[in-house]
Amino acid sequence: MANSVVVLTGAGISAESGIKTFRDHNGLWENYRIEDVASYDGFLRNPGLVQSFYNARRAQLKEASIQPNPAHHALAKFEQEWPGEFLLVTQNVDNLHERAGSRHLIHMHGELAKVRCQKSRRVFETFDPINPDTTCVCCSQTGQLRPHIVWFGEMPMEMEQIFAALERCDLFVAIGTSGQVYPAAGFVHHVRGDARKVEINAEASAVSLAFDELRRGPASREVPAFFDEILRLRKSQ
Ligand code: BV8
Repeated sequence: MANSVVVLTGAGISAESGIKTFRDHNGLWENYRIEDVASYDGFLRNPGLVQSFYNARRAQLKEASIQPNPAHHALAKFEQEWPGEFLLVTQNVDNLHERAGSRHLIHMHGELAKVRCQKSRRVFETFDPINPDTTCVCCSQTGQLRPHIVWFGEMPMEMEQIFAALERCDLFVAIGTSGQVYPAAGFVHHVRGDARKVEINAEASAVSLAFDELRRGPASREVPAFFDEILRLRKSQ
């Protein structure tokens, strides 16, 4: 029976909350070239464009219509009721997991509601827009603040802690991710051979073949069903 559980989520878990995914039809990237908005070079080339891309997404988090969905709530409930180890790693930069109550959570690609001073590397929480002429509170300079986001070519966060948890876990579940972005897409290969690997997704991903079980359907239905099943099994033991 599983004791240590690691869950990886991607944009698909937030889709039913109204947040665009990256690669589905009318996804986020459709109007932009990835390298123009999700890379440090793109930021240096056109900081205003990149800031406005993230300002628009940060502002969306404040809309009343954007709420955690049953999949986010199911993961928070599972974390509270599971007697073993649990770690939630998300590629998402929205705040829906924490708003649903998840605590043991790593945002490996950063967070929309945080900005970072490039001079001091200090991180600040904000839902306000930042622009090239926004003055930084820590160094009182303009042009120093950037989104606290991991762009392509940058090292994702907390990788040591993530790999240690992957190597220890008995159950690895990937939810709502197309398996196209590394190192996240490769996590399934860091899980022990005898661990249970489950993919919950609306459709096949680029790494589905690496999983033992595929649960197809909307996260808001499949995630509560799966984790309630795991908790029921555990209680019946
Ligand atoms: C790194 C920023 C190394 C935040 C993101 C060449 C040069 C440089 C690097 C590379 C290279 N070639 C490859 C790489 C590695 C690169 C990479 O993987 N590129 C890909 C494109 C090939 N990776 C990196 O650069 C990473 N860093 O490798 O560093 C390094 C080593 C040493 C020193 C320094 C560096 C950094 C990657 C992070 C990039 N930042 N985002 C932001 O703007 O949001 S990635 C971006 O894509 C998001 O974070 C997003 O989470 C992520 C993955 O997308 P998904 O979450 O999977 O979303 P997607 O839309 O693709 O899929 C959604 C899925 O959900 C679909 O399958 C859909 O069917 C499903 N779905 C939809 N609705 C539902 C649903 N499922 C269930 N229910 C529903 N309702």
